[in-house]
Amino acid sequence: MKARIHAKVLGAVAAMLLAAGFAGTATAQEATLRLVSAFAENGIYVQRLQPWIKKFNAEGKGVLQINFIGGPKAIPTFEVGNAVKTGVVDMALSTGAFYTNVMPEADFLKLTQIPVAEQRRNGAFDAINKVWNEKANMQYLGRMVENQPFHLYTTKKIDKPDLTGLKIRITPVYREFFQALNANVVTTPPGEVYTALERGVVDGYGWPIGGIFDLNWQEKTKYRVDPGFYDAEVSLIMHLPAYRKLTQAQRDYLNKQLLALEAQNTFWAQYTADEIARQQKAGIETIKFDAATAKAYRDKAYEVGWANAQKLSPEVAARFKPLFAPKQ
Ligand code: 173
Repeated sequence: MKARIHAKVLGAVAAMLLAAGFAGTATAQEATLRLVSAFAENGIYVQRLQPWIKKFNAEGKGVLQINFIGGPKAIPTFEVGNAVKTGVVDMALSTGAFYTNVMPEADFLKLTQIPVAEQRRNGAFDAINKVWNEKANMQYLGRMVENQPFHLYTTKKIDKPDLTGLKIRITPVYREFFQALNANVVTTPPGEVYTALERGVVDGYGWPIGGIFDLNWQEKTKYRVDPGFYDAEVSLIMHLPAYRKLTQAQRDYLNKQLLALEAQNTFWAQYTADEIARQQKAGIETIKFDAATAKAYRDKAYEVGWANAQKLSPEVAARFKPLFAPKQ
């Protein structure tokens, strides 16, 4: 009798241990996410991502790790979106303009006029994720660049917002706007801008206010046209099935680190000021329009940007537009 009870208890304990063991592996098992960047490794975005990854891995031992594979040499800039969509990699640092080959809506994020923290509060972030989930097999994780308006940089002087006769390097970000200003446009990844300028293939290019020194474009740049327009969106995206496979603890950890990354976006305001000073010091002249022309130029960028969004994806554009604008 005593022996039988003993055996029963032992059996129960063994079963409990076994169950705990399984649960233990499920929660304690560390997963590693492979991450690539569509932007150059020596550029400001990856420079800022690296310490974040380091901290992520230090604090995420036993939970979640990130393995940084590399930049455009690992996967070409315009292929990164498809790599995330199909699961060739788990995660990427990219901008939507680089994966319009996955879905045209990717490029709409340049049109946000509110901080990402506000996008998380007002439903924009969820609306973005619905589209990213359904159309791109991606989870939109977080935005690490804000307050970086795009500018036109040229090698030739212009005195009004008319780019007739100029050939300008673009990505989808700038296409409709620069075409509306009569430019001839040529699409290249950032990695080909220097050579295009050097060979005189282009007379200028679009880029945010910061970062032109990263690939030495200041050597070939004479003018920056003000004002800026839109807001450079650089974000982390993830293969949706990989995201869904994470345990709750892993997801919570990832989210905590993403919010910490976004909290550092205050950096960009100072960076803008520093980069403007640095451009001036490098001899890059600013082309400024009178107040009315400057306003019309910037307004036109948004007008053309939203008109194109409505043309490409009317239903999504209509959903995004009120969520991307500041509260009236
Ligand atoms: O000009 C570009 O390559 C581009 O589209 C972009 C987008 C976000 C940040 C920097 C550049």
